Amino acid sequence: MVKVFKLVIAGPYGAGKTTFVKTLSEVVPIETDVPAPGKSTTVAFDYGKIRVNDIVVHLFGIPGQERFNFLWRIIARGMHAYIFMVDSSSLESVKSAIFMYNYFTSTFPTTPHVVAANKQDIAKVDINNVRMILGVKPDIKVVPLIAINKKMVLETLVVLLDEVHRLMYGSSFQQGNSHGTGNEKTLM
Ligand SMILES: Nc1nc2c(ncn2[C@@H]2O[C@H](COP(=O)(O)OP(=O)(O)O)[C@@H](O)[C@H]2O)c(=O)[nH]1
Ligand SMILES: [Mg+2]
Repeated sequence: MVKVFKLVIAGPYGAGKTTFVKTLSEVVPIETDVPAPGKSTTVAFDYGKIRVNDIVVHLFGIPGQERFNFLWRIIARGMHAYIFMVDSSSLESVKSAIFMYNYFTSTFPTTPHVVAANKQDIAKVDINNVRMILGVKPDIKVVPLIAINKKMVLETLVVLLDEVHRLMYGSSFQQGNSHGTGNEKTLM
C-alpha cells in the first residue's frame, strides 16, 4: 500500500529550502521565486515529490520572509513532519531563524521535526551553536546538510522519517531496501 507523507521545509529567507526541494524532487518542482536583490525569493511555495519505498513524500517549501507568515500555517496544515533549515554560513543568518523556529515549535508542538544546518560547505556556525542559538531541545536532531548534495539531502529525509517512525512505533526503520544511493533504509 502506498502511504502519503506531507513534509514541510521551513526556515528563513536564503536558508536553502528551494534548493533542497529541487535537489530531492523526482518530478519537475514547482517554484514561485521572483527576483530579489542579488538573488531570488519564494513568494508562494515550492513543491516537489519523491517516493521512498512505499511512501510518497510530498515536499512543500514555505516562503521564508516574515511578511509571508500568513502562508506558513496554510502550507503547514496537515503536515506529518517538517525540516527546519538554517543557513550556517553566517551567525546573522542563523539568528534570523529564531523567530520562525519559535513560531513552528510553539504552533506545532507535537509535530516531529529535525533541524538541518545547511551550507556545511561554507559553514561558520557549528552544529552545537546552531542548537544553542535556536534553543533546540536535546531530543531533537540537528543534522549537517549541503542542500546541493543529493546524498546529504536524502540522508536528511531518512533521518526525519526515522524520527517519525521512532515516535510512532518506538523503533527505527530496518536497514534494507535502497532508493538509489545505498544509504536509504526500508521505511515504515
Ligand atoms: N554553498 C552553498 N550554497 C547553497 C546551499 N544551499 C543553498 N545554497 C544557495 O543559497 C541561496 C539561497 O538558496 P534558496 O534555496 O533560494 O533559499 P530559500 O530562500 O530558503 O528557498 C542560493 O543561491 C543557493 O544556491 C549549500 O548547501 N551550500
Ligand atoms: Mg525559496
